[in-house]
Amino acid sequence: MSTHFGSTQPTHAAILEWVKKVASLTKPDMIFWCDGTEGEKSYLLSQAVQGGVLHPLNQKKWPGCYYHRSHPNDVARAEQHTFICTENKEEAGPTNNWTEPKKMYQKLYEILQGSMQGRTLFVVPYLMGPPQSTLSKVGIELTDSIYVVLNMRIMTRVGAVAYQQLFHENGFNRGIHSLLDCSLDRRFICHFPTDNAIISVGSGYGGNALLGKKCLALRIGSVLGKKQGWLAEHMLLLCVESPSGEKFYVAAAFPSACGKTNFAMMIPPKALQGWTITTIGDDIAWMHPGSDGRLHAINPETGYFGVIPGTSRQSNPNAMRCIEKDTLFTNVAVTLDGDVWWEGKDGTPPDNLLDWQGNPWDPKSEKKAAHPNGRFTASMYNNPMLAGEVDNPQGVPIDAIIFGGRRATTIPLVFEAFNWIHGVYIGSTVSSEMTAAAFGETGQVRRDPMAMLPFCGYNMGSYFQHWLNIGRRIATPPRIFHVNLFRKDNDGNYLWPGYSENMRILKWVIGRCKNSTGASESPIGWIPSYQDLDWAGLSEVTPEKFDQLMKIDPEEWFHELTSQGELFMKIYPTLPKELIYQRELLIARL
Ligand code: OXD
Ligand code: MN
Repeated sequence: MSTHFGSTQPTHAAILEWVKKVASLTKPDMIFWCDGTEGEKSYLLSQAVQGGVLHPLNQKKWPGCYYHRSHPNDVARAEQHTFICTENKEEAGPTNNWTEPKKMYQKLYEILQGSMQGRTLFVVPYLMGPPQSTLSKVGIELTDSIYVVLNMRIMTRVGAVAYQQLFHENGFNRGIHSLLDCSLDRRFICHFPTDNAIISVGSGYGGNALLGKKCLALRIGSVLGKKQGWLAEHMLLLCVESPSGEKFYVAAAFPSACGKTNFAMMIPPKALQGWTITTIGDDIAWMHPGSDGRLHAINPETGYFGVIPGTSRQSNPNAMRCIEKDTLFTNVAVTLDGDVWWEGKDGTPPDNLLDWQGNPWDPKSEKKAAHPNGRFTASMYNNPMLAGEVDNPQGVPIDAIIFGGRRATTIPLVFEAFNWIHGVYIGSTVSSEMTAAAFGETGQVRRDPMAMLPFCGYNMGSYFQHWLNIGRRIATPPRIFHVNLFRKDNDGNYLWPGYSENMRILKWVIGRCKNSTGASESPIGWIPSYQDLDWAGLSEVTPEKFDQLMKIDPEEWFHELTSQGELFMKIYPTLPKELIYQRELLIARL
C-alpha cells in the first residue's frame, strides 16, 4: 500500500491511528492525504477524467467545468437507507430509522472489509464554518470516491485550515465513505452521534456521500447543538440591505428542492430600487445565542450543491453567473461538443443532446433530458452577490426566520407568528409536497417540521423542546414567519409569480422587524393586507388574486389540523406541552 502525503501532514496521533485502522480494514492500493491546494486540484481532476468519473466540458464555454453521470439508481438522498444509531431507539425517535450502534458497526465493518481494494483511500480534512470561528467544526472524511473529494473541495474548506482548528486530539468528526457497487441492498448512511462518527456506503450522491453536508452539518450537528446549546438548521442565510444602507439578516427553512438556492440569490425587482440582497448560505445555518441577546448564524459550507433544472438567467441570474466556471455538473444533458443543458435553461434545447444517462435524447419524448434532481456544485466565491459577512467568525445576527413549504392549497402566501413559542409551533407544522431531492413519491404532502424531518439526528419532540429552550436564552429573538410561494388557483396555475417578486414579501418581513409595516390579526398569525405590501411595478397580482393567496379556508384548515395531529401523535411522548397548547389555541381561534 503506497502513501501520498500532500503539503500538510497531520501530527495528531488520533488521526494517524484511525486512518491506519480504516486502511487495514478496507485495504486500498494507496492512501492519498489531501491538502486542498490548487496543485492537488489539477492532479485530481486529471485522475478523475482519466478514470472516466468526470468528463471535461467545452473549456472555452465552460472553463474549469466538468460533468459527471451517476449510477442511475443513485440520484437522490436515500432516506430509507439512512440510520441514526443510538443506544436507545427513543433517542433517535420515531421519525428516524434506528439500529443499535454495535450491530450496525458490525454490519458495516463486514461490508467495508476489503471494499477499497484496487482503489485509493483519500483522506479529506475539512472545516465546516469560517476559520478562527468558535462556531466551526472539523471533520475528516475517508473516501474512495474521487468525485466526492472534488465536491468536498468546493463545499468545505479542505486542508491545513482544518488541522489548524483542531484543538483537541479527538475533536473531529470521523467519516468513512465507500462507494461499493451502488447496489441498494448494501446502501447505508449511518450516524453514530455518541462517537461523532459517520459511515456511508453504497452511494456517491451528494447528500449521502459529502459527509460534511447533511450528515455532519445537520444530523450530527443537531445532536451537538442540543448538547452545546445551539441550533443546526436546514436554512438559507441572506442579507437584505435597504436603500438607506440598513442591513437585515434573514434565515429561511424550506424543504429540499423548494427554492432555497433561488431565494438566497434573489435579485429584487427593478421597481424596488435601492434594495439589495447578498447571499450568506443556501442550505445550512448554525445558529448560536450570542452575548448580545441575539441569535447569531454562520454558514458552515463554502459552496452550493444546487438543483439545476429550472435554473436560468430568468429564474436565478446570480446562480447562472456562479456556475460559469469551476463547476461540477451532475446528471445533466450534454451535447457532443461539450455544452450542457437541462430543463428550464434559457433557450431551446440544442440538437443531438445526450440525456443524463448518456443516451441520445428525443425532444418529442416524455423523458427528461436532465435528471429532475440533477445538480451543480459551485463555489460560493463565484457568486457575484456573495455577502461580505460570509467569512465572519462571529456570524451574523438574525432578524427574521422564515419557514416555508410547497403547498398548492390551504397555506397563505405569508403570515407572522405571534411570538417565539407560536413560531416554534408554526415551524413544527411545516409541510410540503415531495420533490425529486429524496427518493420517494413526488407530489405527496408530507409533514416536514422546520424542513428538518430527514435531517434531525434525534427525537423530533426533544428537538422542538430545544427550540423552546433556545428562545428562553435570547432576549431579542428573531421574528418568525411562514411563506407558501406555491399556492395554486382552481385551474392549477401558480398564484404568486415568485423569484424576484419574493422581495415584496421580504420587504414586508423587514418592515415587521422594524415595527414599521402594518398587519392584521388572523387565527393563524399576523397577516398583511393588500396595501401592506409594496406593489410598485407589479400589476399581475390584483387585490382579488391577493385575497386568493391569503385565503384562510376553515374547511381546508380542518384537514390541515388533522394532518398536523398525525405527526404530533407520532411523537407524542416527547412533544412539548406548549405545542399542544398552541394547537388548541389555533383550533379555538379558527
Ligand atoms: C439538498 C437537500 O441537497 O436538501 O440540499 O436534499
Ligand atoms: Mn438541503
